Amino acid sequence: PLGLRNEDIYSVVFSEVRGQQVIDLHTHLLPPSHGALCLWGIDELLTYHYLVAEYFMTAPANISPEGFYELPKKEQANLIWDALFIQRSPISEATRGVLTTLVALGLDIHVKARDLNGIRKYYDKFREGGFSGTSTFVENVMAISGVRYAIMTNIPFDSTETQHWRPRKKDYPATFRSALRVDPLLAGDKETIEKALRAAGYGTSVADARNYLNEWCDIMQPEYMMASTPHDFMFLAPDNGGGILAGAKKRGLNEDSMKVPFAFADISANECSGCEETDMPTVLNEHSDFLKDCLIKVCEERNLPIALKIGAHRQINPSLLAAGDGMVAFADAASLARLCSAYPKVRFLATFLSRQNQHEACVLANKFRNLHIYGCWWYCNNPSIIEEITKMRVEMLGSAFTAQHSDARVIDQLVYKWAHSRAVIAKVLAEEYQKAISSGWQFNRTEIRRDVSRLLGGAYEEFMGKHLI
Ligand code: REL
Ligand code: ZN
Repeated sequence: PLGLRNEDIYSVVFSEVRGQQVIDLHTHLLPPSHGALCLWGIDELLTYHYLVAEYFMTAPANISPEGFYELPKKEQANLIWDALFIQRSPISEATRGVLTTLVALGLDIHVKARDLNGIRKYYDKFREGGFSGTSTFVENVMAISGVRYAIMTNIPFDSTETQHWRPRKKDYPATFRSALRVDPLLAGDKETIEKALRAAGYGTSVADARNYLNEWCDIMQPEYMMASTPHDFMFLAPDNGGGILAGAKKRGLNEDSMKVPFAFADISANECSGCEETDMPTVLNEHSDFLKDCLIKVCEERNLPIALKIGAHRQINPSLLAAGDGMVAFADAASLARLCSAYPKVRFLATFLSRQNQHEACVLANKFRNLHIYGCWWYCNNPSIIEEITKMRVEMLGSAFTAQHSDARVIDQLVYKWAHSRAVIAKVLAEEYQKAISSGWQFNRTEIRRDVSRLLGGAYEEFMGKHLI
């Protein structure tokens, strides 16, 4: 028969998903040439901010976050290993991820023996090799996790990073690609923007900001521009002032002044009980220039997409540093709709942090050809939630989305983030194929391979190749 039998679907889909190389479309990984900014190894794995947050839920009262962060990395890692792997069982997603990674690297004997020193010795061998040891390790991980290329997050506003681009761009392997991060432009963070402009010898006008951005595009050659928007980010259509309402609850707003073509989400749902921000947002026209006359202009001229990560509330518990970021905000998805319709020639990639925004995100992707939905971000990157989101996306979007990105900060994490996601994506896909078979369709392996390839990077590349006139 032309098609696969219903009972063969599972094994075929699982083997196709396992064998398919992925494009990791958002990570925080940096290449070996970025020296200490290229994070890898057991101590980095154990001190991942997800694990630091998990550790502090039950850490002894005499260990303060400040005291913890003052310790050398190795000692921080020892504390976390003891608390989350020895005193408790590693059954959370972040702890289980460490196990999956170590076992895939061939360290199963040490994992079974709970032998942290044995694990460290394995890594020491690569460390002793210096730059080439690191490069070999990175290549191994890319191969084991089946990553064709990983897109970095490159921040021109951060001087620890810019030294690796200027005066001379450091070489990096083709398995890394660049994305230019521009959070301050969408947050109306004038202070940071002006500081960066002055430091680079520019003036502080919007035209200067545009030149600055163009210069960084020339240097980094990014795949796209990107930003994680403030938790209360709102955007008004240009004929209604075109303002960004980022961070604006502090500043007060009269709702009548915001006549917009799409309804507002109930922003009171976003209010943080610990914050004093109770008023409605303000239109920040002055700051919106950085969006409209700087970011959007550059993206239009260079045909560069903008990737948005929407809904993270930063610094909920500032003492935990990055581990204190990320309360999940139910975001104003209508702002994304307004961006897509105000700038139809600009392509937007988007992912939402809140589980509550996922359904709206699918509907929007179905309405705007300049929108591409990708990945299950951070608190949504757990098997149960990946399963529900992926199923909904397949039902609503077919194969026109990107199923996952890793958001890895430590090279080794590529191994578990992709292994865990592949297992869930395969299960969802197999079930959906079986439903289509029951409805009378027949599939062959080549077609399944084509679909899997779209979900794991092909749909992204198709979207990137799209020219909207
Ligand atoms: O890119 C972002 O804004 C976020 O992904 C990060 O801020 C976050 O810390 C990340 O590690 C979550 O996975
Ligand atoms: Zn990220």
